[in-house]
Amino acid sequence: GKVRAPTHIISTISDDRGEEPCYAGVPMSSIVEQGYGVGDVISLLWFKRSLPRYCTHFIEICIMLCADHGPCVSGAHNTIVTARAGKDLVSSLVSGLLTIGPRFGGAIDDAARYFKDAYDRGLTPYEFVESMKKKGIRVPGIGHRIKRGDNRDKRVELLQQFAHTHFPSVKYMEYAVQVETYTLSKANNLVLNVDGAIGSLFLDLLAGSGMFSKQEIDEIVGIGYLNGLFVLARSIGLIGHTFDQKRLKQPLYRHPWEDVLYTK
Ligand code: Q5B
Repeated sequence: GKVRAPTHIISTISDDRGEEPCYAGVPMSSIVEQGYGVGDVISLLWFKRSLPRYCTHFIEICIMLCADHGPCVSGAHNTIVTARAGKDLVSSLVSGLLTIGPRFGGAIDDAARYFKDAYDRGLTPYEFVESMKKKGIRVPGIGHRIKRGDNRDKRVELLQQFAHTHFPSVKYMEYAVQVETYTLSKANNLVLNVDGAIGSLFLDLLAGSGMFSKQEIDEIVGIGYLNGLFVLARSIGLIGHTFDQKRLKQPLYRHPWEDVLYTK
């Protein structure tokens, strides 16, 4: 019989060899005719399956809520400075994206990992937070530069409201809220932030939708899919900031001397 030559690449998410491209086996015409949205496309290309509408709607809400958070955050600042240095769209975009990490926007995966581990092991919020403190690790998904106990992040509230209405279970999110209650008793800036809300709620989506096995959930959390939501979302805003600076014909940025402490 036929012997297949060994290939250098294995790919399982998309295929453009037929009459029309397919995402996880679903042809482009079905995607358009059935009115799929970007949440469905993410489900097919990231999770390799169609997810129920409430899940794809949740993904779309995450993307919309994280698309931008003003010009002062790390990512937008870098993008603005780069665009003003005369660089092109891709350079300006990636310069902003490169700031996404454990402090800014890229704490979703770690929030999911730590909240899952603590909840599954039955740790009380006190035991969890204090064990993190002993290890010298900040609780991912907790804390914000401008949000406070008396000035909550509206995005977190909106995500929680959606999940309360549509998710079969919100046990991880409720645990994250208990952690927040404890951290807020320590300092007023230690709120559940947007990374923590998405991390804990995505655990609820994965565990409650019935669409993923325990092994698949562990793999998703282990590989770290969820920061992809922030990266994808914030790209929309960073592209907008690039166009904004170009449209405004902003000159090269130079930071003022007065705002630097020169010291030995
Ligand atoms: N402390 C976010 O810190 C921030 C603690 C903590 C225990 C914590 C910090 C943090 C974990 C990472 C995380 C996502 C760096 C944030 C985002 C997207 C964004 C951004 C935007 C957007 C803020 C003061 C005291 C110190 C610290 C203690 C702080 N956080 N202890 N666990 N998690 N969080 N990131 O204000 O005793 O004085 O030494 O790393 O989840 O990025 O809008 O801006 O959409 O763009 O700089 O929303 O919380 O506070 O460093 O002065 O700390 O609190 O140990 O204690 P700050 P610091 P002490 S959402």
